[in-house]
Amino acid sequence: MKYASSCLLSVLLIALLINNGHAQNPIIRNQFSADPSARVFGDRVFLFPSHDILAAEGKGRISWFCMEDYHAFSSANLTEWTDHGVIVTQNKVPWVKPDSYSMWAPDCIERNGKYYFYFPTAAYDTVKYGRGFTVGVAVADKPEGPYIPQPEPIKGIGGIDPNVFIDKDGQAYLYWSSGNIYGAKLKANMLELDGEVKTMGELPTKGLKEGPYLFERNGIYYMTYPHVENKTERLEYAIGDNPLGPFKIAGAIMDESPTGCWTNHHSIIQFRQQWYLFYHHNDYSPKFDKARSVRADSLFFSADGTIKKLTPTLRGIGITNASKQIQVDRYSALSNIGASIEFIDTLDKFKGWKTLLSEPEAWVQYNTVNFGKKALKTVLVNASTSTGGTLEIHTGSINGPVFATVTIPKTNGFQIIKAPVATFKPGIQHLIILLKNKQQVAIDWVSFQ
Ligand code: FUB
Repeated sequence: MKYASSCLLSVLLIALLINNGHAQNPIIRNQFSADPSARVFGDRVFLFPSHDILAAEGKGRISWFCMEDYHAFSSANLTEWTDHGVIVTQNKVPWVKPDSYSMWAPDCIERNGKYYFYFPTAAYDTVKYGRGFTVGVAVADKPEGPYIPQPEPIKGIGGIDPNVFIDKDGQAYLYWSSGNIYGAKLKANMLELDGEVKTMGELPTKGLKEGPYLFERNGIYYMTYPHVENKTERLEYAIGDNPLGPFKIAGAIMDESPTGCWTNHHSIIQFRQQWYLFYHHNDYSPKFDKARSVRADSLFFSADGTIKKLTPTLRGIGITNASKQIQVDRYSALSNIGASIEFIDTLDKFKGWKTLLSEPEAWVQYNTVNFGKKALKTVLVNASTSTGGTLEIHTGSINGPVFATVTIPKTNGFQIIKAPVATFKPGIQHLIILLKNKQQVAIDWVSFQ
């Protein structure tokens, strides 16, 4: 009995740790997440974000950032993300003020088989460690931990948003921000600064800069950072020939959020020949921008090495398997009329979104679905409608073949409706769902068997 219940507990725990999310944006769907630092370790992408929670009486500062711990996540296919649970928490680090709720933007890197996790936060002893933020390190043998925090923060840093980089010659660098962006060499132990701290004075002098993220591509060093050029942060970059600059301002990577999320914070990686930008937006919390969620989109470079400006998408990255629940509300394109997206439950936004189709020929398009090679026979639509409705499912384009026609009767809330596949097309296809008549149908997800 004891064994059976412990087995059940393990199964439940594993189920909990598998973040039910897919690679549509936001990619982390079981909690708020921000300031994503993505890293390729082995054949997986690991993600080390901040973990926003909501402040309450006696817990953080109301209406401000509130963060008590960090989770690590990973994915082998950029589609399914595993939540490895808490890796560092404020009351288990000896020098951290245990009720500061200030575990801000972290970073992580591997060196000689050890993983070094850098995090900025407030110390309890302001005389010894200074007021405001400083940066600590926790070390692990595996990227998902367990991480052992060092007993003291790194000496010589007052600031936030640590970013770590190891150059091709093995020299490691640490960057951080405190109004300006600063950088210094790290000693081989990865735990101490080595030599003088350089101020990146060549970056914009007006408007807040923070969240430095340095990477190298084809001999160009890219210093990237959020900067308030106008009202809120936009992602910008500067380029140079050396990890500590000097850098030349090169342009914007992503414009300010059109919906006013004040912060943005990012990282850039190459995984299996494709470059990706990880960043954040307040998708699950449209009215409060201190509760953010990690997103990812593909990033492209021009032949001269400049970064092509990226327009954020909901579709995100990765190939979605047709047999999974495809959340078409994370669309690639929507018809101009009769199509909109709403939360399924405004009281529990983590339940996600639904697509509302309400005019004849209204449609939603979701790109890059892998239908595989073997003929799929059935389409499942999780839909809700008080009028009933007929949906046509196309692949390729809106004028592409009708994959299936789904007649949905009036439903009592969301119901899964099945219909046969008419014309199966194998391989990776765009998926389009079109409403045929003047009815109103809400779609949660579609899936194929
Ligand atoms: O997440 C808290 C702070 O907001 C980060 O440290 C900044 O980069 C900004 O994203």
